[in-house]
Amino acid sequence: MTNRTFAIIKPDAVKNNYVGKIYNHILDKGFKILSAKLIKMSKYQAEQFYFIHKDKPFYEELTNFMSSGRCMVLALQKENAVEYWREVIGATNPNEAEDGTIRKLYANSLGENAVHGSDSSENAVKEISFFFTESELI
Ligand code: IDP
Ligand code: MG
Repeated sequence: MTNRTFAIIKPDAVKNNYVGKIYNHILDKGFKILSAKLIKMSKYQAEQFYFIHKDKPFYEELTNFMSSGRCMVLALQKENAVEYWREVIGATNPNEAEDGTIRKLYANSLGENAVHGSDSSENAVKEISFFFTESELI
């Protein structure tokens, strides 16, 4: 479904108590939250989720970080959800992110960058179904 995207409030942002602020940011930007849950990924889950990056030098660091603490996974809905959410979160490196973006506001570093966003509608569908059953998407 092209109007859905998948987001994660990553362990750094949960630890820093930014869940509420980021939740409000999501709602202020006009997204409908179809579902959200607080989870702690296993290392294996993180490895599967980021399998596309398995050959990157940062894969180990990334999967360790993503399984290091609680994160919030969310299924979001809005017109052009994938593109718009990428705009709202900003560049991967918070130092390069535009003012007012979530990563500019709440991220510390390239690795620990507060949030995830799907990069295509096809991946959004896969990522949503990785964490949610259809009956949870209400
Ligand atoms: P994206 O999250 O903006 O789509 P990707 O290139 O898909 O960025 O990378 C996935 C995640 O891997 C990033 O959000 C970040 O947490 C981490 N990452 C990307 N590049 C690096 C790096 O050079 N060093 C450490 N971590 C990185
Ligand atoms: Mg990506």
